This record gives sequence, structure tokens and C-alpha cells, in this order.
Amino acid sequence: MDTPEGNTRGDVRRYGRRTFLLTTAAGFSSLFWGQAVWTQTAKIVLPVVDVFAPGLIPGWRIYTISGQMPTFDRNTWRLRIDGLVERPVDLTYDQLLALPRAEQVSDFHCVTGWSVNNVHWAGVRFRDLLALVRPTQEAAALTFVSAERPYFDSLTLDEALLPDAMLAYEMDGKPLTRAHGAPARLVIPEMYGYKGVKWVEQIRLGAIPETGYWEQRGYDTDAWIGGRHG
Ligand SMILES: Nc1nc2c(c(=O)[nH]1)N[C@H]1C(S)=C(S)[C@@H](COP(=O)(O)O)O[C@H]1N2
Ligand SMILES: [Mo]
Repeated sequence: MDTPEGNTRGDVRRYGRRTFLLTTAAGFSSLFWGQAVWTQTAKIVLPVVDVFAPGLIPGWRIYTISGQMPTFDRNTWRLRIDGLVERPVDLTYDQLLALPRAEQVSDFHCVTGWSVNNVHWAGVRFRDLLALVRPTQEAAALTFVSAERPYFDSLTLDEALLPDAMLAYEMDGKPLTRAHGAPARLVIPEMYGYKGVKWVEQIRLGAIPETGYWEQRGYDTDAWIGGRHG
């Protein structure tokens, strides 16, 4: 599959910022929440930026849609959780770390074909995050907004509550690096990597999942690996 994100490289060559012009001419359809949604992405021109990341762990490719990785400042960073909740919060990094810590080892799969097995993650389960804000009766989806605008994606509440979904702040025993989304990224091993929003700064509760950045550009809103719902 020739995809825009597929232009990035995880090897040690310095690519600098190389902008590709990519043309797609295809129509996509998907069945989403009982509705057929048709998106015509004819001849969209997408600039894609390659990134060279020092200290890259073998196997990983670093993706950004903008080439500008957000910087993390421990003192000013906040995670906003809002939308259909009784009590919106702005968590500091220290407050995030003080929540019950979860750990797991899981595989990571990008839809373009590369994988990294046995990634060690540490972070917070969504049931613990959501207990802080108390979602309302209508809340059924979470939208994860990246500090790298306009990247975002969403999950249903049920998906977010899977036992191995988490908001991760550590990878392989160390705080998330900037390239991997510091200080926090979404991890959901059953789904393709584009669901794994990096540099998460807001989680917005809503009634239905929103169509994510890459999904608006042709990726399937069904991101289950192996197409569980497809
Ligand atoms: N903010 C942001 N999050 C993102 C992306 C991105 O470009 N920007 N790319 C996604 C895709 S397609 C994949 S496969 C993974 C790659 O994670 P990595 O850059 O840590 O290897 O990040 C996901 N999250
Ligand atoms: Mo990806």
C-alpha cells in the first residue's frame, strides 16, 4: 500500500525535511455507526515530512504529520479531559504519574506493514482516568487530541476500556521520548498504529467517535488488526 505516512524512515540516514507531494485518487467507503459514510479524496495533495530521530529504537519509524514535534515542559504541560463529563480536569504531569500505574508488554503494528514486538509500556488505564471526570450517561466515545495539530483520533468507550488499552507515559522502561510522543500517547495493541495518538494533550468525551486525521484521508475507521469489525 502506498500511503503518505509510508514515506518516513526509521533508519540512521539523515533525510532532513523532505517534502513529498502525494496524489491519491480514490473513493473510500465505510460503515460507521450504522451509517454509510462516503469520502471522496480525489487528488488531495499531502505534504509529508521525514524525521530523523536520534536514539531510535530499532524497528520503529518515527511519524509526524507536520515535522514539528511538540516539546514537553513538565511545569506547564496539562492533560485536559472534558466534554461529556461531570467534572472536567486539567492534570499536571505529576498528577498523571500519581494515578494507578499499569504495565504491559504488547506488539505494535503500523498499517503500512512494519511492526515492533514486545514493547514494554507503562501508563494509566482509562477506567482510572475516567473515574476522575465521571462521564455522563450520553458519553460513548473518546477523542484524543494531539499537541501536534491537527492530529487526533478516537475510540469508543468500550474500546478504551479494553484491558490493554492505556495512556502510556513510559516505553521500554524510560519516559516516552519526544519522538515517541512525550509525555503521553495512546496505546491500543489490537488496533493499527494510527490510532496511537502521540503528544496527547486533550481527551474529549463525546457521544460518537470522530473520524480521525488519517481516517479522513483514507484509512479505515475500522482499525482493528485483522479487521475484527470489517
Ligand atoms: N501526533 C501524531 N501521532 C501519531 C502519528 C503522527 O503522525 N502524529 N502517526 C501515527 C502512526 S500512523 C503510527 S504507525 C504511530 C507511529 O509511532 P512512532 O512514531 O512512535 O513510531 O504513531 C501514530 N500517532
Ligand atoms: Mo502508521
